[in-house]
Amino acid sequence: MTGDTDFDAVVIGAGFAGLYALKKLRDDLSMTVRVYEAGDGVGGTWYWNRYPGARCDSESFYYCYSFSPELAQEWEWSGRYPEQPEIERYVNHVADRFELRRDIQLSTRVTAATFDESANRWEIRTDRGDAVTARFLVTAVGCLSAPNVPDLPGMDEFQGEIYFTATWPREGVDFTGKRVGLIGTGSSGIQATPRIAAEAARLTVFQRTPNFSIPARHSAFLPEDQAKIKENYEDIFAATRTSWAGFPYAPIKRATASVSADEREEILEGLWGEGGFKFLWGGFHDLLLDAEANEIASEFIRRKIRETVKDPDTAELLCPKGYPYGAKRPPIDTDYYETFNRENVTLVDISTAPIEAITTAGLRTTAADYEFDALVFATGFDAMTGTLLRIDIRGADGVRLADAWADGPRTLLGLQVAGFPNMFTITGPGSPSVLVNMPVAIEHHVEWIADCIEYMRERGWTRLEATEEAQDAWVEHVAEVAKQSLFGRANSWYVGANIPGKPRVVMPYTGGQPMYRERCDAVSSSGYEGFKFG
Ligand code: N01
Repeated sequence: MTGDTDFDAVVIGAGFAGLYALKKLRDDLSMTVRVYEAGDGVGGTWYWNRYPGARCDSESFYYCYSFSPELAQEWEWSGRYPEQPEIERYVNHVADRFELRRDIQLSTRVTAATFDESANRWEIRTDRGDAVTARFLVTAVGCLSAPNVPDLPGMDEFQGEIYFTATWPREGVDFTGKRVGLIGTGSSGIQATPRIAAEAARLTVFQRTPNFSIPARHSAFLPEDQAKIKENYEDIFAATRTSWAGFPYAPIKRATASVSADEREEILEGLWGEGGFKFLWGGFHDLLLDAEANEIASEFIRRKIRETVKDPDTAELLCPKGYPYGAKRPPIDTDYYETFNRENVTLVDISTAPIEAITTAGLRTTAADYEFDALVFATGFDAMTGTLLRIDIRGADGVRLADAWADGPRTLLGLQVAGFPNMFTITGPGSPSVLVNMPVAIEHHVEWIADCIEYMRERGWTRLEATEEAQDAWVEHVAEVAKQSLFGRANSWYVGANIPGKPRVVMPYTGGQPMYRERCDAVSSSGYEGFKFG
């Protein structure tokens, strides 16, 4: 690491996005790049979220980089859904293989970034006292990295241990013999529940909203599975780039209503049997467009829950009602519903009796007091905007990003913000981002950004900025497309509903990857219509 203070680009974050941005800009564009990473290791999400049961819920062979055929051939995935340590090893391998570490400063959080109009450069400050400048600021902060810590009275008074799934201790936690209270039943809580239940003396799960979870059906790869994947990587990766959500399978083109009840049942059973996201993205194409079609799939899942969970009251509590399947990001699980058949596991409904306070001995709901040795918060994130807004980002004329986004995020293509020249937001709000298999969305953005920078450099330009008009049109388009789907119909983090006071806006672009990529291509091939250069 050099003591340089002026870079062509500063990248915030060394997860999947930051690592590829560094590689692309440094190695393909010969730029000087500094990456700042808050963690003391690379990996982003896969560095922080090391709670028991944390595993990828997209399959390994397409939840990975595709930019290097050599990397794809040499890395061996152990099975369908790798656990967190395996993915962390993969990202570390990538950092070593492409000699990325020398340009990454770990344990350093970017606290402020201000655009200097006179120089067309960003001034960046960190919590370690760094003050550097860069022509381009590339945010690779992740869509789910600002933990949501509920504002409950008494958090400091609890005498036991408190853990957050989003910042799990590196050394792990031993729950043996302990009474554990777990709050939150999103993907993290649903993955952690079976593992903690298997270890702890007692586990009490506090559920505010039940989720529709699909079995992962994890299995280890045999050598012949690996060989087949490696032979087919080119086709697999090509399919991920053209599909709606970045997965290598296509939805069923027929409308749900046009298929007989018997055939529908057979199809849904088949998808349930295969497990994973295919149920969502490889099922009927109108699942997230038509409420009645959605209800058929939703009821199918409820039936599975009722068949699995032996106690009928618990089963009913676990059955989601009142919102469409997929409108909240659906979890993928291993033995989640089965875990509620264990003697040592209890489900508590906090939708009717909310948590009032954390107490010295545990927690209190409006209905009862509970005692625990450990509390686990699986309460999610201030998604998509939270991490960026926790940095003091000021654009042209000193405008704060927090003010520009006071009524919800505004971007052009989720890549740029009007008034914030030379700043690129990898998988920013207004792009498909979290609705797409993340590495696929990330690679697309990094490559688009690199092309844009190259275009500027060829012309000797030092400043680019989204125009207000183009941004307004994109924000309107994003909102319009969202209205045509069911995504706005749940209180999900997609719309900011999990964070009190956050403006309710469908943040990801819900038009799907092909339509989005077409737009991005049209913009770049038209000489970046909607952007102004200087
Ligand atoms: O967070 P979540 P997560 N009092 O927001 C509840 C990705 N991910 O960390 O639904 C009581 O989904 C909240 O209740 P409600 C994935 O994209 C991927 O689990 O708001 N409860 C909910 O039940 C995922 O979607 C993997 O009513 C409170 C839970 O806490 C995203 O990360 C694994 C509360 C939070 O669920 C986030 O998942 C894990 C409060 N004050 C996560 N505040 C992979 O495997 C919140 N809750 C790739």
